[in-house]
Amino acid sequence: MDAIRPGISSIFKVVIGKDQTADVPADHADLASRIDTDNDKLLSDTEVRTFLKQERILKDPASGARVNEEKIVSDFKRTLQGQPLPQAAEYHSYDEMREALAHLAADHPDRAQLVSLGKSVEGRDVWALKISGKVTGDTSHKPGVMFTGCHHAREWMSMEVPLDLAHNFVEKYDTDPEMKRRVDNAEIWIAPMVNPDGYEYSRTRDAWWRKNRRPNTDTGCGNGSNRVGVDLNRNYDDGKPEHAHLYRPAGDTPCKTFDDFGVTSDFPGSDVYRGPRGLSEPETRAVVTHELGRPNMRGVIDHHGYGGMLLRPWGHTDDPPDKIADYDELGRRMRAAQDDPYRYMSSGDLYPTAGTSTDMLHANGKYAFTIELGDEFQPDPATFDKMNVENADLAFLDWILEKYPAK
Ligand code: 0X9
Ligand code: ZN
Repeated sequence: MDAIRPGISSIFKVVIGKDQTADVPADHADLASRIDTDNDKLLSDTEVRTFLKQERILKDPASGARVNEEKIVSDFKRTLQGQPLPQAAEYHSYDEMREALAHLAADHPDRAQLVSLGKSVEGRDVWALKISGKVTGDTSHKPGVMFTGCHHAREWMSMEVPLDLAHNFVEKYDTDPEMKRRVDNAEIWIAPMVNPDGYEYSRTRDAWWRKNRRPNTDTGCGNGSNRVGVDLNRNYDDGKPEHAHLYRPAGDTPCKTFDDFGVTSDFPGSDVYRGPRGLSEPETRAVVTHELGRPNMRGVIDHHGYGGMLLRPWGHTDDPPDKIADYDELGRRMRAAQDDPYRYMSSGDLYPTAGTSTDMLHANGKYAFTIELGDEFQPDPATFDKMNVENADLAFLDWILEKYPAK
């Protein structure tokens, strides 16, 4: 066997401008070699873009997604040069997010309560803020609405938007009668970071990480894998036999990838790995237990990035769901509330998936949307228009309040 000569085999360069290249550090050689398809040790623009499309970091604009291709490519090239993304410092860390929620609860104990929904693989709490008038009393007579963020580690803005929404409910209560009405009449739950381990890994180690941080030593297939992570938005299930097809549609063979369903995989190294079994992950179990455990829970919006889309069920089929007229009305109202309206469409029309949160919720009678916000995973928080998304969230809540007035 040839000895590996340090520094020699790992010298890659990336094209960063006209006639300009930059070194790729040796610890990124594995990544660089996956991109360098012509094996010339120079990562051309075409090679980088092709790789980003394969990895679904660059989404396909033909699907209807908004894509800020230039910004995403230039951010990824920073990664290839071993540099952090400059905007990372502008995002809340896990600890800062918890602090922000804790402050809201401490400053307004009459209307906000910090609750842990459960623990992540690495032992972090999945925090939620419960917001309601007289929050410490029994609020189960009010319709429940849940807003989640950051199922996917790299979708940083999907955490900031629900966090900002929490601020707005709690802090505008005294000055904005509309916000007071919403908080008094609804039981609002906001969980900005469903995937805290993945988020911290993405924020500090690999900005493009998507899954949680489960070591896949148990694949449920009699073997182990040294690959890490389960895609939390492929791991949802409710344990009801009549809904088993939502986690694994008919015709998809467990432990085999040859007939994987849509954008969902049984390969532990895949970015869309569904896990060894439905609800194998503590993060999804925590969320489901909460969402399905409260009979008054009427609607849920999951925030994701990116694409500028309001996605309704189903995700596992392009057949329309029951209550399609209600979804169409919700989509119309959510768009009408936005200054820059997103595209309202079916999840399954975008691409089919199994094991998603919104399919599991819809099958259990909850109205469920996925909002794909913005045109990149990690926009600059200073310029991102959070209210454009929050206005859609508020329109959703208002419709739920009309349909299920507090008893
Ligand atoms: O793939 C996902 O989980 C969501 N997109 S993301 O880029 N944020 O990962 C979309 C889920 C919507 N459902 C389907 N397209 N079926
Ligand atoms: Zn996502």
